[in-house]
Amino acid sequence: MNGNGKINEIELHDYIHSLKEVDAWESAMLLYNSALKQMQTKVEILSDEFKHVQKYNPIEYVKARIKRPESIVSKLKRYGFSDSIENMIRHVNDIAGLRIICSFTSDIYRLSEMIGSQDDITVLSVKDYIETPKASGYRSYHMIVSVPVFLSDKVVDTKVEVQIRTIAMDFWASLEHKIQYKFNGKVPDQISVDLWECSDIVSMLDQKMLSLNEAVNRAQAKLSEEEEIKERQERIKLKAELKAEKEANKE
Ligand code: 0O2
Repeated sequence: MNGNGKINEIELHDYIHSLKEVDAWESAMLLYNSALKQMQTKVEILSDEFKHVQKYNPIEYVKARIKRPESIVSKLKRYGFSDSIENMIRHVNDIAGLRIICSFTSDIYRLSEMIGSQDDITVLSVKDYIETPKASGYRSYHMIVSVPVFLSDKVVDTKVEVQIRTIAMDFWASLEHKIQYKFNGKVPDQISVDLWECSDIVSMLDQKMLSLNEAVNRAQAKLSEEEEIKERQERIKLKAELKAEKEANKE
């Protein structure tokens, strides 16, 4: 706390800088874990609300992970930085990662807006690999956000990477990831070409499923409108019959 009794709001690298090296790793991991839990809870709340209020849940499932130390080190190496904790905090944005799998592409944009518009979340960057897929054919929507983690005497803004994609995009990405691993990153040309084709098929499938879902919604709306008209007509008919019966009884 500062002299005014107000809690300091600081960024993770400033906080870690003030710690001894031995404490720094564990403190950083505690913060990333806390930030990840918060984001997970936020998405769970959105999912529960969707189920409860809208009777439709765009979130199929959510996966959360903390990046393994060896992956952090290899990313730093790839970026040309030495493997210090400071470099990790500054340059590796996906140490805490949340992956949200949605039903349809339109759900991805709706969800990203809902997440981005929450008051305590700051969107630091967005990469729309749906609009512009990666050279590999990878499609997904990425957001780097920061959330405040409340410690006993300070608030530390901590980064989380949120990946949002459809089931089909996730299927492609997990297969491609396995292929990359099998060939140690040197995938034969023909397999890369085939993966590109599959990525296009995934995009077409997502578009087709979205149109199908829209057609189902329209048909359902039409059906319930027709049922409502039919019910109204039956009520009018019954009322008229009752009136006629009443008048006949009078005579
Ligand atoms: P892991 O094991 O998932 O943690 P840069 O590429 O330098 O712009 P960065 O951080 O790689 O920066 O960001 P980007 O492009 O947003 O990618 C981050 C993550 O997205 C990756 O994390 C993967 O999870 C996923 N990703 C990106 N490109 C591909 C791809 O071509 N195929 C698959 N299957 N996944 C991809 P990591 O650290 O690579 O791996």
